[in-house]
Amino acid sequence: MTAAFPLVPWPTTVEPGEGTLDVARVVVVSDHPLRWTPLATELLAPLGVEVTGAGPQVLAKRGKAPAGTVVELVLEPGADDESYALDVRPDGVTVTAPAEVGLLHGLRTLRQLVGPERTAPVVAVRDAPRFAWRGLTFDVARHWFGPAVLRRVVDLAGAYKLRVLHLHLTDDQGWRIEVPSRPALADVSGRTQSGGLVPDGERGYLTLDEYRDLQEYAAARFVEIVPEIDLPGHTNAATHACGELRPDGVPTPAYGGMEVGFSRLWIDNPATGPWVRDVLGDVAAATLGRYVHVGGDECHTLDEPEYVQLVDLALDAVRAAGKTPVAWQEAAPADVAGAILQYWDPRVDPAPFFKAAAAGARFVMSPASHAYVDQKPEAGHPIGQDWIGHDVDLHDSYEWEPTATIPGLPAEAVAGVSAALWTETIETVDHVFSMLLPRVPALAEVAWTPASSRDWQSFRTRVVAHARTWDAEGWAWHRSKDAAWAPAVGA
Ligand code: TNX
Repeated sequence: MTAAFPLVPWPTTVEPGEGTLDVARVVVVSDHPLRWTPLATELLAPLGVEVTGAGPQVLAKRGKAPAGTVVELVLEPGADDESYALDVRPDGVTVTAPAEVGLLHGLRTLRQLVGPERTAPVVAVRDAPRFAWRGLTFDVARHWFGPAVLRRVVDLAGAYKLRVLHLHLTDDQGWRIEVPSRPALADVSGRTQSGGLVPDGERGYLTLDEYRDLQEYAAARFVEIVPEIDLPGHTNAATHACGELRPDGVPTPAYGGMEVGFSRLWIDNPATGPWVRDVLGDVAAATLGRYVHVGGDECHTLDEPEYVQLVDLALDAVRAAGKTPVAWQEAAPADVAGAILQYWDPRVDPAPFFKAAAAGARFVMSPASHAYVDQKPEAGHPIGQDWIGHDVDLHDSYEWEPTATIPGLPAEAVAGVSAALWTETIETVDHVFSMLLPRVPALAEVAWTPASSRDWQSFRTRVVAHARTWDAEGWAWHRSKDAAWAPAVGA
């Protein structure tokens, strides 16, 4: 059954019916004006489906003979905006949901049912997600990837019903967002990246206009951008551009290497407080979403009291700017009430996490051994890192339980899951996609589907059918040894 229904993430219920529906030409209709219906074309056209009626103001054309199979979108009250019902009948399709995001999820599911003959099996799908925070962390600081690539990454995230694209915008190697109060950050450190300089002809950072456009592109697909300004470590790009952050006032040299943990801010430097508040204030003001991530990871040259003071400064600056702070797990000893902590490194004492949860922090799980898709998918893979000590293959990305990741943490303290792609060794758009695929679909299922409905053998069979869409989208992917892919054309 799973081969006929190659759905990822796997829905709550899938009730097969009899027969198939021709979807070579579809007409999208709705009683409500829906902003995103042009996406129906974007989603289905790569699969050869011709879509009509999907203007910005789709309305039911009752009485008129529709020029194709009718896909009706129906808004109907319900508890979870992300829930949806998808009914593929012999005579048409109905998607029902309480909100536009649920309707889009239903359409994304329909897309996964479209076979090579442009038919869809008759089926009734009922579905809703397990976790609200289903994310992808993408490092554009080590290697710069501009708006065009970022939009394609949004498309991939959306295709697997992820809701968060967390952009790691600053690190030792580069600074990727315009900051009006400190223009030198982007002007100077936008130029640099791992191994040297960004390519000629590229600016190396998002202007605020580009940042707004990207967020709007993402929001139209119900993906929220979470910007990260990594403090108080991973700050060499900041101290390279803004020498006043250093005790001696001298800018640090550009850094293109791989080592982490050496760079830092100083709490007793009078320039630090205003800089942190201005920079985070500017980024928060430019952010349409609810969150600003302040980093906090790997500050190996700071003692704990000073580290906590610096992180509190950053957390308070985000709150003062009206956003909810997010930080890496190391920030747990700071004042993280109401914040989101992103867990990544299992090699530590978990006691601060229990205190943080008791104080009202919630966790997004990105355990490196499962969710770090910068790790090599197999030994000897030409790109990627291997510091976690084993390859992170498709099975590793699939087979783990977010609520058991920090043993003893209350399940309510788990907000969700984020895959993470770090880009020290990732230089091209094909590198990006071949590390994301097929592992991000596995992680998306971990985030969406309850553990009781997840099944590795089923997943590894279902995911194979997706390669056709990845090829149609021009997304590079890795032929993981864990699934039985169709032979490569020409191979
Ligand atoms: C650890 S994850 C880091 C990153 C690196 C990554 C490489 C985290 C919070 N810090 O700075 O890019 O490992 O895998």
